[in-house]
Order: sequence, then C-alpha cells, then structure tokens
Amino acid sequence: MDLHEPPAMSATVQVALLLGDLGNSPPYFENDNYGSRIDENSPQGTVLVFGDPYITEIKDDDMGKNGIFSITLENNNGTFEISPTVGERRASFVIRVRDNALLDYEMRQTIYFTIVATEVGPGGSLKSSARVTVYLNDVNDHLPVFLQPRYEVTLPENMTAGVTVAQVLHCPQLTAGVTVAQVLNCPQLTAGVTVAQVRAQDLDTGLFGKVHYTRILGHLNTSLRLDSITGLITVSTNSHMFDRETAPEFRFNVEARDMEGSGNRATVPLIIKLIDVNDETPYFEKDQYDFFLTPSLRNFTTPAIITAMDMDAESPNNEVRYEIISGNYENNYYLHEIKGELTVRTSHSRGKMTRIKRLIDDQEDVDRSSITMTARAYDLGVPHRWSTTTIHVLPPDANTRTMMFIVNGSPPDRTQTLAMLETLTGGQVRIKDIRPYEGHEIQPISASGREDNEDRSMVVATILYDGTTMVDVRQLQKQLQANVKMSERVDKVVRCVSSGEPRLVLDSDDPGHPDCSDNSSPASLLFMPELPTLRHTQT
Ligand SMILES: [Ca+2]
Ligand SMILES: [Ca+2]
Ligand SMILES: [Ca+2]
Ligand SMILES: [Ca+2]
Repeated sequence: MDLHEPPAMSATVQVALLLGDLGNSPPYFENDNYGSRIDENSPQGTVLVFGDPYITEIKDDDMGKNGIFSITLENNNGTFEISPTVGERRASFVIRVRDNALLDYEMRQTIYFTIVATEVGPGGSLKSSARVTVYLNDVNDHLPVFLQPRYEVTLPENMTAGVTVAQVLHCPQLTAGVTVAQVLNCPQLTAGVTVAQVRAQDLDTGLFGKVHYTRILGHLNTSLRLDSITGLITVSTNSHMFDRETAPEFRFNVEARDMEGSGNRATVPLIIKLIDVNDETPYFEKDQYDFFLTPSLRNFTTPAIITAMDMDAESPNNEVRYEIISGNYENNYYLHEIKGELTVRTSHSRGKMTRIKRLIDDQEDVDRSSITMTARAYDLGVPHRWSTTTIHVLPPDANTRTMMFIVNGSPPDRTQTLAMLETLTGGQVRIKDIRPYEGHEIQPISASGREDNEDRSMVVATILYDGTTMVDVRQLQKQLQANVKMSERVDKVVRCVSSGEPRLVLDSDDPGHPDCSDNSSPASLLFMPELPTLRHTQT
C-alpha cells in the first residue's frame, strides 16, 4: 500500500496552503482514520493496538518551529490518553486506556474519538485530525439474573396420584422485578405437577448470555425436576415426601449458569409452601375404655373421657369431634362432642329421669352387666376421616381384674379362647392381647412343662366380676375335654369366690382339694393373677 497518497490528498493540506505561512505546511497523519479492537472493561494502561494497515505516525515536513506540533484527543470523554503530546517533524503515538468506565459492551459496541495534531507557535491554526474507531469485544462479565428475587409457590401436600396440573403464569416480559409465579388452581401434588417456572436473563451476547438452568439444591431436591431450557420445575415422583405434617414449607435454591450451563452461575430461592390436606385419621388412645358407675348411677367414679388424636397439621383437618354411634340404648348416656366426656343423662327428659330414678330406687331391676357402646371420633376435614373405640360402662359393684392366661395354640382361636375363659372365670372376659408364650413369664410347671412352649400363647384379658359371677364346673370340664391338648394337662378348675381375691388354679395333682391360698400347689399353675387392677370399690 502506498502510505503517502491518502494524506496528501486530504483537505487539511489545502487549508494549510490558505492560512499558513508560505512554505509552512500542517502536520499530517499516515492514515486518515484508525481502527482498533479492545475487550470491554480493559484496565487502565491497556494499549490500543492498531495493526495492519495502520501506521501510528504523525509527520510535519517543515523544519524548526514550523515542524513542532501538539497531539490531543477530542470527543474522548477521558476514556483514552495519547502519548507523546508534542512531536517534532515525526512522532509515533500510542493510545492507552485512561478510564474504562465507558468501555461497556452492554452499553455500546463502538467508541469514536479524534486525534488532532496542531502546530504550535506562529502556525497555530495549522492542524490535521484522524478519526479513531474502537470496537469493543464482549466479555462474559454478567451473571444470569433471575427475574424474581425469590420464587414462592403454595401447593397442597401429598395425596393420591392426581390429574389436575397447576399452571404457573409466565413472566409477560423479561424485566427485572416482575412477579411471575401465581398458581392458578390447587392441584394435588403429584408427579408431573408444575411447581414453578424460574426465568433468568443474562445481558451478555452469544454464548456468554446463553442461560441454562442447571440444578436444584436442597433437601428433597430429587423430588423435583428442573427443565434446563425452560426453567420449568415439576414434581418428579409420587413419593415426593412433601408432607405438611413434616414441615409447612420446603426451601430450595435453583441454579442457572450462562455459557449453556458451564459459565457464570447464579441462584435464586424457591420456597414451596404446603397446604394441609386431610390425610390423617383421628385415632383413639385406647381400643376400649372402662368406666364405672357410682352407686347412684348418676355419675362415673372418675371423669369418663375418651380421647382421640389427629396428626394433621392444621384446622379443621385436625379438629376432632366425638359421638356415640351404637349401644346407647334409651339414650341414657351423653358424649360431649368436643371434650369427649361421657356423662349420664339426668335432666334431658322427664321420662328418662323417671326411668333412671326407678333404676336407682329399685336396685333389683338394674341390669348389672356392663353396657357396651361404640364411639366414633371424626375430624372436621373434607372429607371426614374417623375411627371408633369401645366404651364399657360398668355397674357399681363390678370388679375387674386383668389376668394372663397361658393357653394352647399359637395363635389360639380367639372366639374359642374367649368362650373358654368365660367358662373358666365365670366373669365377662375381654381379651386385650394375645402373644406367643415365651416360657419365662412363669416358672416351669414341671420337668416336662417347658417342651411345648412354642404351641402356647399368652392371653391378656380383663375379667369383669359382679354379683352374678358364677362358674359352672361341669360346663368347664366339657369345654376343656373338647380341647385334647388342654385336657391332657388339666383335670379340674377351681374358682375361688370366697377369698375376695379371685385366683384361678388348675390342679391336676389333687382334684379333691381346691386350693385358694397364695402358695397354691405349683403343679399346674396356669394363671398369673395380681396384675394391675381396674377395680371399683363399692362403698
Ligand atoms: Ca459483557
Ligand atoms: Ca454472562
Ligand atoms: Ca385429619
Ligand atoms: Ca395433612
């Protein structure tokens, strides 16, 4: 390329001819414009590189004072500086970054300024200039920015696999601070349900600004699925463990990175708040309750309260109500709906009052056996969930005793066992527990008494005794003989009524001498009395 031709043809040469002294020509540039490329944010002191075809020289062909010129930058806003600032006849210049505040690719991609060479001294009006264009290179200097400072969604807790899908409103336009996540309807939280959609933008261009959603951080994050392109977050599995009874909310961080997931990273909080679903059933503390009437038949000896718990997290799903659903003949008893307290009706109707009075006045007519009712505890959730318990109302002169029986069979037939024990004890029997007999809960009966433990069971039962308790020994013998194994070991059962401490002994050695004492013959002791006693003391 011919380096001299373009400047020689420039207008500045002509101006110099008009205004300058004869024989004095203005300084001139080797190129009439210059171009360079520099990274955005380049630090102070970074040199602008002018490669081919640019020659960074200013020349003045005059001699002496007429060949001296100053070099300045115009329209530069302080971004660059040039050196040297004075030249004589010929100067190579260098331009460096002075202040990089404006070197922001996201603000502008090019910067223009002008280099001016002005003759000093008498020829001060002789000048020439060259335009410089600086192109900025984009640098990955921006992180992805989520459109919301946090994403918060409210969804119902775990339930059965559902069909409804939540729809989350998308950000209408990509501006910071716009609230986007709004759940339109309330689905059950099952696999595939959309939880939220996160969005992030990145101001950088090209790959530097290409955002992918890379992962979800936090406990139970495997229950969520994140679409790397759309930022859509869905429930990944039906066994997601989002249980309102565990926690009211679950917190995560969603990560996004530019360069398609390998560059700058940013995170945003995602909070899933759970709405309680009525998925817990009220359950009673006890399968059965025994309450004793006072002799007046108006009250119970202790407050007769049944209690059920509902483990749901919120009202009304965990609010429990009580009602009697069967056995309350003649409506004699009232169960408080909220407190669960059972009382004897005394003032609800004249007829009942009269009837109760008559019962009290005429003790002979009183049904002395226990009354059994079924009560229900239900919650106020939708739909209701409920469970039941049994209430035994026991007459004033009732005695109950919890006893353990070792019986044949593992497990034994429950109905047969109940019938056998009722015959055996003469009382009303309620079986509370049946478990394998381990052999150590009672002393071995004899040398041969241990070998068939694996065929026996321990039955824990409550026996109700009242004034009608009676043992029919013949009936008992029949029943026992029906059981071959039992009959091999048992010849006779004795019911000791008179001692006041019901103690049941099976005695195979001495059938003629029923033994009611504490040190009864150990030969065939099959029962363990003296357990915690529910006993009404009649006064
Ligand atoms: Ca950038
Ligand atoms: Ca970026
Ligand atoms: Ca419930
Ligand atoms: Ca619940």
